[in-house]
Amino acid sequence: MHALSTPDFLPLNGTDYIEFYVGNAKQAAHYYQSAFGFELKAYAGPETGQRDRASYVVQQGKIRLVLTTSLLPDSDIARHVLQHGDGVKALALWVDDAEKSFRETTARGAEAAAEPQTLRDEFGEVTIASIHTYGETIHTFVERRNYSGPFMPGFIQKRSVLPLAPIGLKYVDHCVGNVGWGEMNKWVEFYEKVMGFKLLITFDDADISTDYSALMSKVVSNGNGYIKFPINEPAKGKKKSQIEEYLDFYRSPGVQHIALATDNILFTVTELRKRGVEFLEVPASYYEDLSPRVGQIEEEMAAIKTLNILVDRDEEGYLLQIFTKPVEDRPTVFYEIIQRKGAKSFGKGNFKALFEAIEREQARRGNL
Ligand code: TYF
Ligand code: FE
Repeated sequence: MHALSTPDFLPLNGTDYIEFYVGNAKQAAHYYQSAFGFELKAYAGPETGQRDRASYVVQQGKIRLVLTTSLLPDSDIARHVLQHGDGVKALALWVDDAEKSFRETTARGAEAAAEPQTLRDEFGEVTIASIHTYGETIHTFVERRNYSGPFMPGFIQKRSVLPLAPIGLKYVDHCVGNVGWGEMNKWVEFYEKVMGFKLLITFDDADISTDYSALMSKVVSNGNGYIKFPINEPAKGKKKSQIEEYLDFYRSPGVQHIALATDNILFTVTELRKRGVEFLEVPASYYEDLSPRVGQIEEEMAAIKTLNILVDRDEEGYLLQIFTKPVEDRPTVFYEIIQRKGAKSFGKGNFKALFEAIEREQARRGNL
């Protein structure tokens, strides 16, 4: 950035947490511990004076998930789960000044979801404020003034009873939103104007050939690049768009996938497979065409192939990635596991193989 560029009105330190509204938070917390290697950290519920909900906080590296369920039949949480199934409610962003983040974004047109509020306990203070984004999803700004508690005021420490077994997951690389027909540019503009993000990459039908999944995608990023949000919209193609299938089942725009970075994808995926996590499979032919396309890589090609990991190269390096099947019964939210070896892109060279794999799953569900 050159000296004359305007200062960032919304400096972001990273992803603070991702909150899911789920049907059964106790069981979801068990799944993220036993299958994904997260560590249970904190809890809030009736035992802590919170009568209407229960929340479990699990963490691995810098990745923090909050799993929240309703204890009542008619709450916002219960209605969210009824409508969408288990899904992402909040993409929370770590800031130095939550009040200012709220003021700057609402002044630029963001719709307020929760006014700034400072929470206090014996461990310190946390200020939070929220704005709406696509669908029923919100962004919560989280300001931690050297807060030393397990998560946030209101939460108590709760430890894993399962044996601890982190599997190399380190940080949230990007979070992808699916929006409605023709709404991608509206949401890209929202992130540009309201949050000061920049358009990083555009994928159009030239990249995502109509023979495969019909969708368009643009990636926006904040100033320091710590936050990257690809936004997908469905497009008309020969087959039903995977984005349309998501919108039908989630019943609104929402978070489609969360990409978690690892520093050893061979280890991470081996462990995830052992624990029963299901991945999309590409055909053996994918690996026949791979070496000419990506050149030399440090990993054993045999191991890459056995684990069904995808590889792509850009001008700056290469990346390894793999996609889980949806992690709930509706074909909605899934995970990407990604290891970057210099590459800053999103695996465009894998789109054809990936989208064909997604379409095979759509067909098995009878939704193509
Ligand atoms: O985040 C991305 O852009 C890549 C590719 O439905 C991708 O992970 C894009 C759309 C999609 C699945 C993966
Ligand atoms: Fe991705």
